[in-house]
Amino acid sequence: MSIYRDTGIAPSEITPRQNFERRRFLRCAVGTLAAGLLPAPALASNAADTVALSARRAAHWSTSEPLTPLAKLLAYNNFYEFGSSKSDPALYAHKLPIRPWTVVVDGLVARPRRFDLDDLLRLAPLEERVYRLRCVEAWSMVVPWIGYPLATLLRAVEPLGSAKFVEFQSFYDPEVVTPHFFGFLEFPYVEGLRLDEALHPLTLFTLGLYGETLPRQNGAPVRIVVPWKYGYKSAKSIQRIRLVEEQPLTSWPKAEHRNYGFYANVNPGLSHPYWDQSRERRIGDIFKRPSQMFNGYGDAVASMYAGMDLQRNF
Ligand SMILES: Nc1nc2c(c(=O)[nH]1)N[C@H]1C(S)=C(S)[C@@H](COP(=O)(O)O)O[C@H]1N2
Ligand SMILES: [Mo]
Repeated sequence: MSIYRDTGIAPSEITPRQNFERRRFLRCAVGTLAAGLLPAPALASNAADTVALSARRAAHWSTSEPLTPLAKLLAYNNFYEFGSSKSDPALYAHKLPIRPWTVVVDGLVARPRRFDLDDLLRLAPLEERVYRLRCVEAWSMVVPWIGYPLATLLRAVEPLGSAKFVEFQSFYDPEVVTPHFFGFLEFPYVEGLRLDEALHPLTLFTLGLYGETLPRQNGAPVRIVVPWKYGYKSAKSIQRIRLVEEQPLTSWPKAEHRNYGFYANVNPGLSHPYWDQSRERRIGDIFKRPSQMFNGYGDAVASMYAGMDLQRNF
């Protein structure tokens, strides 16, 4: 049974149920073999909750590097609302109520609007984009995300001239996000981008990965992915997007402003007290590889930071 059953996703976007079930069976079988014939708990949050989404690959915006296997993306996550160890989100994100879901887009805009999931799925053609994403904790992955530019959503509400930043607020319900998991981060999780960063064509409003709607542990039903920045900028399970004049006080700098900046552009030249930023390990690899400035997206994004001191604005 699909929780997306009556969302009105166009039939052309849905793989026939049989094919989908077969793929799921194969994937589970492969996952089980890979785990040494033990059931893979990582699949629990995802089970029977996703629906196939078809999307044309946007070759221009995609890397051809090998993909991180889906089983790994489901089992190794940062989603602090559901725990602080990498295996917690797969075990606990099933508590996230993803239907019905609305995203309010308001603030300094001419046409504030509340979108439901159907509106969001229909707003623009879905694209598949294979992006590298690098976590500040020195691991990285390569994921076939599905979505469309965030710019499309923002233009639909007509930002006013006074809007300079975009603030993202993630899902928050104190009954679900339990104090046990709070640690030093405050919830709701808040992220933000400068308006030009939010409008950059690489910034993806993301509804799926690997040909399906987003698994809960990866931020269902909607998140953003900002591939030239450390993973914490890519907020999950977004419920509100607000256009504002002042730079928002976002969750990580609020918790530890010395170690986590607002910009969070991947920068191998800067040191971090906990993790070496000069190298990273692709999930599943044994050896580390050198990290790249702007995570390798410098040609597309460096001009947005021309003249800025990136040592100070980290
Ligand atoms: N709401 C919310 N979004 C979040 C986080 C979080 O804890 N809460 N963690 C961030 C961090 S630190 C990373 S590295 C990525 C991880 O995304 P993934 O689990 O899909 O790989 O999600 C980001 N988005
Ligand atoms: Mo991260």
